[in-house]
Amino acid sequence: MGMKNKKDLAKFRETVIEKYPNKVAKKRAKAIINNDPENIPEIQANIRTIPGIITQRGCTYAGCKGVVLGPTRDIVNITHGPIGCGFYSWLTRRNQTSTTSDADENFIPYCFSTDMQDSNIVFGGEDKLKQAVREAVELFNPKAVAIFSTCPVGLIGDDVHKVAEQMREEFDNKINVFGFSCEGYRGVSQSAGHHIANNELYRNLIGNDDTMVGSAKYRINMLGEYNIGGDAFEIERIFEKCGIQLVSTFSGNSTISSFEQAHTADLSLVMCHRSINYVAEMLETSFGIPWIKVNLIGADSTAKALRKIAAYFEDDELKAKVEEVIAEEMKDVNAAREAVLPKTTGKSAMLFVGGSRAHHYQDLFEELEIKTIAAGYEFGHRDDYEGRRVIPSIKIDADSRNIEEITVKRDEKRYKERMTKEKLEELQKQVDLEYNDYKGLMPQMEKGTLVIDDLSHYEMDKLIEMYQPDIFCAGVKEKYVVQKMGVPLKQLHNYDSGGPYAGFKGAINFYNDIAMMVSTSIWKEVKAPWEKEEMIEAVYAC
Ligand code: CFM
Repeated sequence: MGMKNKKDLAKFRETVIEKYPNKVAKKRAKAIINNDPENIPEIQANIRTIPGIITQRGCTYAGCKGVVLGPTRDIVNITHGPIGCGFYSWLTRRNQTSTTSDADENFIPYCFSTDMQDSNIVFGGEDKLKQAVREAVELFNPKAVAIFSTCPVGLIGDDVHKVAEQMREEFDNKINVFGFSCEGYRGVSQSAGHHIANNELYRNLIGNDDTMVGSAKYRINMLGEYNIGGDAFEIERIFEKCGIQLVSTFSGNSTISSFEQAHTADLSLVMCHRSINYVAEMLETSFGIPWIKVNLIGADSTAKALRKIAAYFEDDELKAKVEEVIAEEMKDVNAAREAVLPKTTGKSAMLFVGGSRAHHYQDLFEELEIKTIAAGYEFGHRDDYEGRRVIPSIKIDADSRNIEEITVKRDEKRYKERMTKEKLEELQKQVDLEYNDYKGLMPQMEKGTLVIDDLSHYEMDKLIEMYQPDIFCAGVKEKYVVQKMGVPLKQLHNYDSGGPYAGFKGAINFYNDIAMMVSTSIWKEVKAPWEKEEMIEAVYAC
């Protein structure tokens, strides 16, 4: 197999850049980095993809509607746009949900869209949108309706916020209707959609309901967890076992009331920082609820996260309970790990996905003694790569709109009395420092490994051709191409049909799935017809 030393990896950049036209080469050179964890290099990230390059990225609408709001079961999410946008974002992410009784609403299996036609583009689509909201309310009587804008909506100037306001009035404010200006083209990727979603969650839902549900002593929010393949179910199981109450999850297996009560928690955990850090900051700024960074992908990382929570609450009872749970869970985890290590040790992986998993999943691969030799995000920002706590991130992002107006809307009500700001800051600093956990993708990766932002299809081909990794992790757009090149591909967006991979039981699932994949040679055996038979090739005259 190809890649065995770091010198080899250093060749990648020049090999690829050399093939690009000058202007493109200059830009891509800044996004292909030979890593050095001791002296973190600067990487170009969160900029526009060069036209003509095949990117892995998605759009702003996808980040808003699909990612952040999608996993909540009792909001009717209406896509205002041509039917394709609604259809192709329908159930593809494998975000799961559970209802406790038949009376619980679950709209996730439905696809709501205004199905805009040519005439709506010419004469405006607001009336059709109002009609769609009325129809949804009549048929489903939901607590809330959310409207998502697709590209044409912004281009023709439909005002979804005005429509939302009018509809709220029409329903005597009994149904919360709100809109998102998340047109696909608004940002350079999904990332802008996350931000827009965060802002509107804050503006329309968080803090609406002061009810303190449950009586547990330790009350937390889990931010940036979307219940892909059932991850949230495993996380909920672990917290419950430890006696920690989840007030809200943004937004895996969530409900609208859990969002509205998020401000009644004492601590927020941030898993996918990229997609939800804005909510974390706003909860901290307005309600004094501090956030700490955790990773529940990987058994050791899960244990570490539990210890961080216990440290934050400064409670011996919780500390003891957490240790007990970790010891119990790790028995099975270690047995499963020992069993697969002979198959996995020494293998190599490449991870190109999203804005946090290319980093988080390295913990699981480390547990399998598989080395990540190249990795990168589709839409991460520099802080996700370089690893530092950005305070406050809401001021840094230019995509944000009306942030001032939002952050001053609520006050510190409950938390002012309970804890002083100084005490909160002190606690938070201690926990984050002690566990030194706010590290990005680059500090985690070894010297000389490759870090590439917004990997192009051409670059992916070259990576595989030059270094033949034992496993490649990306999404469905890459899957079949990579397999045809002889390398197994694990989808890290939707887990193919697998999962959960979070927490302790999830780690065991992952160990087994990956061990199976890296020990099969099936993809190397498969040959395309033109590789095994003589073919007649046409030559065209120019
Ligand atoms: Fe966060 Fe995600 Fe990700 Fe993401 Fe995504 Fe996703 Fe992802 Mo696909 S919120 S950044 S926009 S962890 S859908 S659940 S897998 S690209 S790495």
